[in-house]
Amino acid sequence: MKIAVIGLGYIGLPTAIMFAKHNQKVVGIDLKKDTVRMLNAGKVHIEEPGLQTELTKALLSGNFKAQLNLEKADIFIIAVPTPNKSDAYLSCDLTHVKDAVQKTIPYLEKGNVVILESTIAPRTTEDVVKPMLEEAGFIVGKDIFLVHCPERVLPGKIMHELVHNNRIIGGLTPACVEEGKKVYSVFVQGELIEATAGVAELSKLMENTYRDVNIALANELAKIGDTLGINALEVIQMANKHPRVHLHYPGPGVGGHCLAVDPYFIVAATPENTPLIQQAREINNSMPRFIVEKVKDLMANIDGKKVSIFGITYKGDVDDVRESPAIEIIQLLEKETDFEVSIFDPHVKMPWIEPDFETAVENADLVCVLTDHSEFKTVTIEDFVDMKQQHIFDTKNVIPELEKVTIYNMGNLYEMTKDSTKLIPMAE
Ligand code: SAJ
Repeated sequence: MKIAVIGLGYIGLPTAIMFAKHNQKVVGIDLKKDTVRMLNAGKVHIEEPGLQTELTKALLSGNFKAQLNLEKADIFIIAVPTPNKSDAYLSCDLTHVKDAVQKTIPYLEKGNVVILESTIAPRTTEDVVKPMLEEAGFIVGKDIFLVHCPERVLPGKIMHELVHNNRIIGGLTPACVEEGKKVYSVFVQGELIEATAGVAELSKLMENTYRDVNIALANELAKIGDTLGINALEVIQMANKHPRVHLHYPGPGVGGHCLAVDPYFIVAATPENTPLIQQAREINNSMPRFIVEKVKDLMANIDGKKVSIFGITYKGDVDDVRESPAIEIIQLLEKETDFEVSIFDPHVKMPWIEPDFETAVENADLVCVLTDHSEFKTVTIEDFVDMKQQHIFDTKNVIPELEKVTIYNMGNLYEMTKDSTKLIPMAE
């Protein structure tokens, strides 16, 4: 099988390399010259465990090459970004998908399979892509097999999950499903779940929406605990001992290119039916502001001047800052306060990021942890001796207990505000 993968990003590249690893001839297409050059020179442009090793092997085997332009293939896999538009409901921007389909059409021959891996708004495969292929003279389900196979891998574990997760194969016709299954059976060891394209599209979106709504509930609980003076993290631990309860965890907000994006695709498709999803988005979007207010409260109490931010990626052990709540928190702190703000993230290299732990914490009154990187889980008291005052606000609950360091987290937020009169005992 010859496979063309269009879009060599967080999903397209690992997918392309995985097919190459399993003895398929793969050509990876990307618009960015630098990306193509780097990949052909044997260097991955994203951080993902195991990917570098497999790229090297794929190049050596001759099964993979990257290039700017498409060529003929048996299978075309589209894995391009689908950002939000900036309209009222932040609907799904299909520009890149349509562009990729348009560029594919001149290379299509009867019997080819076109797979959309990009996350798309419900009904896109049937209402947008199918008509494009039909207009080019193909009968979908007979000449060309069109499938939506959403990716469901977790950044940081992509190489493992690509192989072991179940995979939804959403075809426009039963023949499309069959062809889709043949493609993924090359390496997928999980179940290949047969579905219609519409079910595949909406189930992918609902998986991330489910998580977003549950995180919103956890964030709401953190705010409830703050006002009532009850430890929300202990509540979660307790409640999760119930066999049918699985509360998620509060944090500085929800980032990444999935949970903070996908729910809007459903909202935009049917705003009147989605008050809960919309509210969840609002709650999660309110968290950076909430964290900044807490930092201001604490800094006022301790007469602090310098805050050190730990972690700016949207989650732990990745280098991805897309939609990261940390970015908004830093911007708010810089705009609204006079604090000196230093920033440290062992996974991100930027000129404004401190080179090491020691420089970042030097003279700081508060360390504010916004990402659960593994490096933060093993810190010791020695790491914080150069702080002016030893206070840590750990929004991800990763820092171990440290002698002589005061740690605040999403459980004991009420301790950050000195004004304890805020906690009014309930009347009888
Ligand atoms: N977060 C919390 N509290 C939690 C869990 C997560 O605040 O209890 C935050 C994280 O810090 C992060 C955000 O949510 O900012 C999203 O992180 P995540 O690990 O939940 O999700 P992603 O975006 O890295 O990956 C998700 C996954 N979806 C699900 O688990 C349902 C992944 O399987 C998908 O492939 C991916 O979205 C995607 O591409 O859709």
